[in-house]
Amino acid sequence: MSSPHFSSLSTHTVKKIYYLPMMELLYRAHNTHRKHFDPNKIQTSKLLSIKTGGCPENCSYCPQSAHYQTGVDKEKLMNLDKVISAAKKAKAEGATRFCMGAAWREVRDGPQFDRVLEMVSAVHKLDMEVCCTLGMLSKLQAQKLKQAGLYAYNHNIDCSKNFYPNIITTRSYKDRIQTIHNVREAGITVCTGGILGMGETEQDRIDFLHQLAIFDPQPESVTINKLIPIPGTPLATQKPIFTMEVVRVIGTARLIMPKAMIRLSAGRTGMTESDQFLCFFAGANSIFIGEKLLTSSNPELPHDKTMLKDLGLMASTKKDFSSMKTTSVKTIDNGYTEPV
Ligand code: SAM
Ligand code: DTB
Ligand code: SF4
Repeated sequence: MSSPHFSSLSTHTVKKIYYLPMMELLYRAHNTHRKHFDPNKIQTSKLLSIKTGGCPENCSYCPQSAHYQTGVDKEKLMNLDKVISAAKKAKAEGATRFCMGAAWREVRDGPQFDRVLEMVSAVHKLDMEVCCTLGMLSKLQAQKLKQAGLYAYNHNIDCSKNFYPNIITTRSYKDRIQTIHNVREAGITVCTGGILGMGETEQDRIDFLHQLAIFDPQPESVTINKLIPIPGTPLATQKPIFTMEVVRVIGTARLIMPKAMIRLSAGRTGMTESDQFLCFFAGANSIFIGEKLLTSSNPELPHDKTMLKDLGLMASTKKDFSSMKTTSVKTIDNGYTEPV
């Protein structure tokens, strides 16, 4: 089994992995997963919308876009105290990562960004992994966030480059990738991914996975969202996809990005315990906990606790990650050069 450098990964190879018979894909993905992670541990993270609604972007899936009437009330940037209380509560509930989201197109320098820097620094002091998702970011802004203690930045490519213009027209795919580079250069870990079920083809999913895998170094964290169809948005009536489609994407992601945390993010409401089990078996190892994501609903905490208990899964502690933090992925060791 050879271990080619990941940047040599071709879309053709991703396609071969993606279309493996499901038994084979899951067997290989789970084996790879076990090589890099404790399969019985799941990171529980918490989201908080620190600035809600009224976003100038036209992302077709988003309840917070000002272009659509979705019933989400616009709220100003939250106070620091409220954020600290929410982070403390999340920590008490077992979350080891706290992600603050703002419905901004991009970060603007000024008092609001200064307040975000204070939030980052305060959550960092609580000894949690601090993550932000604030829209586009310059190199200098990324450096300031890093200095404040930011651990990760979430900025999704959302889908394949080809499919992207069907979903968003107010900013380009290139813009998204540039921000991801700025984050990486500042020494912040990268969290990026996308949404399944927006009407994309399977080739789009393959191209999306390929784009994620050829980032050099690869993202430390990959978010896989299942579309939550929001009334009022252009994707409101999109037909839901099957869980096995999500599982196929996760299994492929695990094989081509063996060391990345794979976050099963939006869309768990409505997934059964068995559905989610298959996602975890294929390589997903993080969920967002609490009844709310940013603005949409998520399974209730007691429900998730029961699920984790039923599956014998433990919420990972901060200590579990200390050995993984500095790992940058240089090779793909899943044997994808085997005849398939
Ligand atoms: N404004 C920032 C940005 O776009 O990067 C941060 C917030 S945005 C809500 C974060 C991500 O949430 C999006 O990139 C998208 O992938 C995901 N998301 C938003 N609405 C969703 C929906 N209805 N269903 C699934 N995922 C969604
Ligand atoms: C991501 O990929 N999914 C999370 C996180 N990154 C910020 C957000 C999901 C948002 C779902 C819609 C909402 O709650 O508004
Ligand atoms: Fe929603 Fe972020 Fe798009 Fe704004 S930029 S519409 S908050 S996904």
